[in-house]
Amino acid sequence: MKIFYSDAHVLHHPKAELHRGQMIDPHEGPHRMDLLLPGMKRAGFKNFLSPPVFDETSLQGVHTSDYIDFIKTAWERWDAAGYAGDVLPMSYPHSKRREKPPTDIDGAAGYFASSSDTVITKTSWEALKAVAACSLAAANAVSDGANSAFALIRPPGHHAGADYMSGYCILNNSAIAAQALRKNGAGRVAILDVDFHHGNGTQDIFYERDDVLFTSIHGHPDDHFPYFWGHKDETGAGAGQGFTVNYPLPAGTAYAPWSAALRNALQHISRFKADVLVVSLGVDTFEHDPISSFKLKTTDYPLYGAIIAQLGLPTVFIMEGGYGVPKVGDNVAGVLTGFLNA
Ligand code: SP5
Ligand code: ZN
Repeated sequence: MKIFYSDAHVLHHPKAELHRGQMIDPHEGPHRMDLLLPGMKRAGFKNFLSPPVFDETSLQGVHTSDYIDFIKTAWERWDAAGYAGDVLPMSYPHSKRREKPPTDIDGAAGYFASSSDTVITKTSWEALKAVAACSLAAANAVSDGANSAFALIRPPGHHAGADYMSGYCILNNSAIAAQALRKNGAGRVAILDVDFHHGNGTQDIFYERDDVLFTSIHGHPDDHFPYFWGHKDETGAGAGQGFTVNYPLPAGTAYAPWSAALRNALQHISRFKADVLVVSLGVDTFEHDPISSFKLKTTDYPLYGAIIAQLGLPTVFIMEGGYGVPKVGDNVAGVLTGFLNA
């Protein structure tokens, strides 16, 4: 399996996160790679390939140009306005979002965001380009005939929509990979999002499309972030009606009911006759994840990697969430090993 990785992820280094009423050290930061890399190495993975320079045209069809311009310039505008720290908006548009963002950077930042756990730092754009380049390289490797590839990256991407950042995510890496696969010639791309949280950004980006099937297994929005997406009745719109499938599950869900949802999602993917699969690989389903509430055990990850392999599809794995504990790396490696050994 080709694995793409770039050290430049360290250039996105949030200082704090608003969590349960307090500013705390962020759950998502460069330290997560110190959880991921050792686990990958323990499992015997060792060739981590650097991606080619990022091709920005791969953002077309995924993010709007206004949003990209905002990300590129946000920190300088924030700094020029005399604000401190990272770009962290104070005010959000709710139902009053207009066609253009406010001119003030604080207003613009809220316009392009949907939650306060996500910030832009001075060097975030440099990191985001390298991270998206890993996703793109993984997709291109599979288009070129590899059976599977993995983007070993952070920050994650699946909460970022076409024109908003959210949930530690700024560029949507899984959507970038799916769009690249389409552009490279795949007729139908399926996305399987196994991160604990609903992949609202990916869902939104493809909501009205019938060429990309989005499936997600996640903590119920009644009690889990992103709160306003991920219900069963969100099934797509327009041409995309029926091409979004959600499995919201209750807190405390263990492997048996979780894997039943997985098998159901895989049936949808088979019936869709996908040419290729993108897995949004979050391992915050782990029993000891600090911000989640599912009960998967380390021994469950290879099991579901093997089940995914039964689809027999070329597969691009994109790293998403998974926090706090060293087992994060073993769990990711477990999914990949289970897939490869199936
Ligand atoms: C990619 C990814 O996993 N993003 C997750 C973003 C979550 N940010 C908000 C975290 C809120 C945690 N709340 C914990 C209490 C649950 N009842
Ligand atoms: Zn997550």
